[in-house]
Amino acid sequence: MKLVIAVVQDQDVNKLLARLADEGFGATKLASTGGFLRQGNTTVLVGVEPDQVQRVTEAVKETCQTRKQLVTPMAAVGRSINSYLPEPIEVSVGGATIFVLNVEDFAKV
Ligand code: 2BA
Repeated sequence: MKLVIAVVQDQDVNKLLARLADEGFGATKLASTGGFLRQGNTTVLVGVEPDQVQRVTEAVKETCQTRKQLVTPMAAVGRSINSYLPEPIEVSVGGATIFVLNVEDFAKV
C-alpha cells in the first residue's frame, strides 16, 4: 500500500475531496500551516494500492491551482528598523506539494 500526502491550498480542498470521494478513495484532511508563509493550508492523506497512485495524483493536479501571493519579508535581526524598507516579493504557491510513501502495514479494526 502507498500513502499519498498532498499539501494543498484551502481554496482547493473541497473540490479535491469531492473528486476523491467520487472516485471511491478514502481521504483524511488535516489543517496545516506552511513553514514559509506561516499561513493555513490543508494536508490530505490518501491510502491506496500502488496502481491507484496515479489516479490520485491526477485528481490533485486537476483540482488544485497555482496562485501568486505577495509576501513582505521581515527585517533581518540586528538590522536597524529605520533603514529597512520592506519590498513585497511575489511567490507562486501550489497547485500542490505531493509526497508518496510506502506503507509498511495497514489495518482497520
Ligand atoms: P509554505 O512553506 O508557506 O510556502 C509557500 C510558497 O512559498 C511555496 O509554494 C514557495 O513558492 C515559496 N517558498 C517556500 N519556501 C521558500 C523559501 N525558502 N524561499 C523562497 N520561497 C519559498 P509551494 O512550493 O507550492 O509550497 C506550498 C506549501 O507546500 C508550503 O507552504 C508548505 O506547506 C508545503 N511544502 C512545500 N515544500 C515542502 C517540503 N519540501 N516539505 C514539506 N512541506 C512542503
